[in-house]
Amino acid sequence: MPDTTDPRTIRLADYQPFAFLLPQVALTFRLAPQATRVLARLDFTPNPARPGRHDLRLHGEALRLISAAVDGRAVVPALDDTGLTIAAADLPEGAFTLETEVEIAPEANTALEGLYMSRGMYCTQCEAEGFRKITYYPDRPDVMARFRVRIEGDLPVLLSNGNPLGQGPCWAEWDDPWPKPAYLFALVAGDLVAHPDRFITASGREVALNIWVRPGDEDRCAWGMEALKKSMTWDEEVYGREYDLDIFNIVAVDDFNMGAMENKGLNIFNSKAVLANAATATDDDFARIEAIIAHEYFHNWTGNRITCRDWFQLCLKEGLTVYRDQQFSGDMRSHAVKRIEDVLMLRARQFREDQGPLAHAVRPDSFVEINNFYTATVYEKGAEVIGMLRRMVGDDAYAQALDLYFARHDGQAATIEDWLTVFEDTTARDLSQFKRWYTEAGTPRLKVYEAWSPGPQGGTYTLTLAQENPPTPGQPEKGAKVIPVAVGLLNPNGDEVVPTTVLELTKPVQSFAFEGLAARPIPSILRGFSAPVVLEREVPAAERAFLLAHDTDPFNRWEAGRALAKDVLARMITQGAAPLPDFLDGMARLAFDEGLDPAFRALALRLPGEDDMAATLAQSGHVPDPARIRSARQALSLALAQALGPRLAGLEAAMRVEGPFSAEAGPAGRRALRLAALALLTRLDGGAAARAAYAAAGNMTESFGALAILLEAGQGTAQLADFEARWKGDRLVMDKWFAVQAAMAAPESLPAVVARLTARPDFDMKNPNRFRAVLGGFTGNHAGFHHESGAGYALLADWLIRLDPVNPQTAARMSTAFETWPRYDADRQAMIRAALQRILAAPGLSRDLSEMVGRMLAI
Ligand code: B3K
Ligand code: ZN
Repeated sequence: MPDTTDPRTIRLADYQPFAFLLPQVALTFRLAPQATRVLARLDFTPNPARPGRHDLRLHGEALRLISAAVDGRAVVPALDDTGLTIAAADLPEGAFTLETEVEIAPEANTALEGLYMSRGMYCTQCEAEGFRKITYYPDRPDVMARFRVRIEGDLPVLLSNGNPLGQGPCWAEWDDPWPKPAYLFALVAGDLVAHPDRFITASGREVALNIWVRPGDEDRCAWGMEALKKSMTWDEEVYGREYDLDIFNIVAVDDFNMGAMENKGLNIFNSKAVLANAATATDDDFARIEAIIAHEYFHNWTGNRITCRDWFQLCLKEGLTVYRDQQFSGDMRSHAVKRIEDVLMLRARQFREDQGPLAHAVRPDSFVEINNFYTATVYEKGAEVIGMLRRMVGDDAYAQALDLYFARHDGQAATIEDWLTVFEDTTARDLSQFKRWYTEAGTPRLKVYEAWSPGPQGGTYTLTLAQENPPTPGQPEKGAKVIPVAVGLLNPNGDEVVPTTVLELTKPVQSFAFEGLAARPIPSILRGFSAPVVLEREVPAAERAFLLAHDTDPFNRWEAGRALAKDVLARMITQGAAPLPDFLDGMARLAFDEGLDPAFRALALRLPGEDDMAATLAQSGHVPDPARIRSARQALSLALAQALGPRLAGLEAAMRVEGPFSAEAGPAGRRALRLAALALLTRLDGGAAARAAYAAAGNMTESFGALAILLEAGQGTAQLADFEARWKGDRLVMDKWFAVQAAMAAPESLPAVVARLTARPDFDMKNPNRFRAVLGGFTGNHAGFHHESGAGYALLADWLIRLDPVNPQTAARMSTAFETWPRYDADRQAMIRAALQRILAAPGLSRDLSEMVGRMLAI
């Protein structure tokens, strides 16, 4: 919850429609690095939703106004730091046309918002409020206009949204027939080459597809193009949604604040999120690229055709589009593995956010800087909420509701109320209680009590579920939520006696009885992670081991192993206990179970991370000690390696993939299991197998995987040098090289490693990928960042203060490394608070970073 006393706070409750409609926009760009001219012609009509006469207020930032005219007559608008105003008295009563000319300097734009330059190429990023840095405009998502764009510039490729109208030497014109908000505007101009293809839609229309890259990157486009075509087919088959323009362009850009952007017909991608081939990208990169391409493509319907009324509704497009990309990845790969990966990420990022000072609702009701709300809560919890809705109404009703949503709201800027009404109209259910998932922050806790009463007709097993909704900043009290809890029951020999059933918890405490059971069952609760809650239930190790061996729900089978690992680790950390044989045996059985998907086995073998353990300990009332967490985790890895022992080398060899590289899920899963085995083996063989794997690696997954394993074991100096020599000219691959060193450095030497990396000539803080590689690797190194000296905290504060004037968005995002401060001991808390205070005192701090730091300090 943002600081509502900040005078810059924007509130949902204050929403009002814009006073004018804007059916048509014409823009002309005269490109020049230091002085681009933007000519805008805006055709306004009064908005019947706002009767009366109104001043015309347009957003505008860092623009130099050259001229303005209303219906051809020069006007002198009132200018201030955030826009311009033309008084109602100076405007005609009905429709009118405003023409403006402004000058901007894309080359000086290091914030990478608005129109900027990335290594000689012009590109834009307008979401959320970047368009106001391009021209004076009602820069809000509920103002939807048709755009016609002319670009003039001495560059071979000139792109904008929509369909091409014409082009000649040094100019091009584009027309987008679909009304859109300004945040979906895009322009690209540069020396680019296309990787072309085509797609025939279900109704037989041909669409030209292109991935535009810098010369030299042509051999990294094929995977992204395949992912695009798969996404287009999937959206037709699963959601009945066809593409709606003659052309779909994707452009790869090196300097970009996030993954990618869904601009209408012209998606702009961070090159890291689209470029891949076997030599340069890992399997994880391939999977991520497939998912991001799908995500941005799916936005064409969920985001572009139906957009958000205001930025508070961001989850309307983001939660739904994440949900859709997760479904897609599950269909392309494995639903079980995808669900586990999604939950790992949800817990690592969203639970962490929801349980700290930055907790906010999926639909927040106030903000200072909207860019600070592109969060795991809005995206990932937003997707979980849709998954719950679907679980509750069933697949058929979900499909009908989505059809109704598209039919009813196409071409509109909609709200969460509109979204829920569609489900209410489809199912006749009242979703007012369910809506709390959108309006209340925090992760519910679920306690489970069991009772068993034997009887002549079979026994009755009763599950009592109790929910607690902990307070979050600004929301001390909360009502009970609707929580769908998927449960299955197993009998003691491992057979399923009650298949998965969804219990709907709506009260603070509720009981559910299962009758006619021959024996007391073993429950498998929250199957498939049916709701984003923390399950609080003391489970004996033997029961967890039983579920690890027998649960028919793959997610809960993995979860049993995970919970067991956390129990074991927690006892090792807090009591100095030894690793449990039950855990080691269970893991050994799973690792070598050839009936199981290798990708699933690889995930099961991965021990909980250090930050995850810190969160787990804090939840159970312990103060986490980063150094102890680290050494316990190392000790458990070693014990696991010893338990798997002599069979590890065989597993490592059996999982090698021969033949031509394929990034599909099958071979990728084998490589993942091979690397998991290699990591354990490295604890036993002094690194011999990992060195051999590095030397023989035939792709980036293997070479980078082996390198990371060696570095984690405190070795790998020669391989690091070899890797650098081979890839020093390649920015994306070198990002991995930077990141892995910061991530794997020994805690005491981490500040020195970061100092060495950031002093290199190829470290450029203006490039977000490089900055995040080093600083993200560093803050992800739990024991290093939280070293008792406090050096990690001071170092991050230094870098955020330095980055903020250059790129406030990325600085604000990286500041979330501090959000877990309340978990730690008093000394660490004081050191982190001092670092945050120091940031807050920096002169000229951005709105972005000051809001984040203010919220972290507010509790
Ligand atoms: N909609 C963009 C994110 C924009 C972030 C602005 N700070 C990418 C996406 O979610 O698909
Ligand atoms: Zn998105």
